[in-house]
Amino acid sequence: MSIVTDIESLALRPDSSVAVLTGAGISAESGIHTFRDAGGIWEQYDLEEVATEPGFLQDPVRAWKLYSKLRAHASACKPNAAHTALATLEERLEERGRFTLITQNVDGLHQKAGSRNVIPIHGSLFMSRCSNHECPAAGAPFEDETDYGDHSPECPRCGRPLRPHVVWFGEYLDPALEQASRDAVLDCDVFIAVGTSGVVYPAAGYVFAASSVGARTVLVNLDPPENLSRFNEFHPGKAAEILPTLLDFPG
Ligand code: BV8
Repeated sequence: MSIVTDIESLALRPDSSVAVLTGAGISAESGIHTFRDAGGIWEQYDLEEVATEPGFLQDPVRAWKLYSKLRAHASACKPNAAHTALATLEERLEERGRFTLITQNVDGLHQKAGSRNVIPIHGSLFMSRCSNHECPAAGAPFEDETDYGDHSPECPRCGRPLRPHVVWFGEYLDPALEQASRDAVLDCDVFIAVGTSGVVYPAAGYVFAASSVGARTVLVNLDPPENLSRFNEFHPGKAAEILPTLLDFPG
């Protein structure tokens, strides 16, 4: 693994097949908290209480206080140069290349930046669904931008609590999204991870899959993550400062 401190283009070809994985770090420069950095969300909240189904069901208002706050804050945030650089790369690869953006983020900033082939593997802050697995509305997530403040909304069909349509710890990812992510990673010749601590699976394992098919594995991250050794090259620093040059096409 090489540490690359000069910011220069990866010299991607127009027919490259690129799979990108992003985490909370790519949204940091848009003003969105990360999870595990100093002052991060998991320093302020007990993950078991607000990001697991049992924790939610024990006290839905407690979890909704966090998710309503995250929803309201994220809706006012704007994409930064890193999000935009990925949307531009996708356009440039459109003719002859392939591009897939797998994101762990639920803030919607990639979509706001114009990225189209986005796989939101951990769901979306701006969707809700019924928490009752027996209720038909549990399988019908809907757009929801409401800030519920200090209360927990109820399902109009069964009266049980609505929940954010995000993937909590101990919950399976949507099988179709997981499969699409794996397909993209196993089909790429360049895998780029941006702004993720490499702690949460299955996303943290995608670099192994990319390496297994001989892809060039590139990491752009402020700090060295847990799975650093799995990457061919590590570009330390801020995504918004590095990506625009890194993803630029030469000539
Ligand atoms: C699953 C909710 C199968 C949505 C999140 C025991 C029991 C049950 C499960 C497990 C278990 N042991 C392990 C597991 C699997 C578990 C897991 O991986 N746990 C970890 C903690 C060990 N995974 C799961 O449960 C997943 N499901 O495996 O299903 C299963 C089912 C049952 C039983 C077993 C297996 C579900 C995972 C999804 C969890 N949901 N959040 C939300 O509110 O967002 S996870 C949370 O972490 C977010 O989704 C977030 O996206 C994700 C990853 O975090 P990062 O994005 O990497 O953010 P982080 O703050 O950590 O790092 C930021 C990085 O950016 C840093 O490195 C920093 O240096 C860098 N950075 C900062 N600023 C910048 C920057 N980089 C560049 N530029 C900058 N400016």
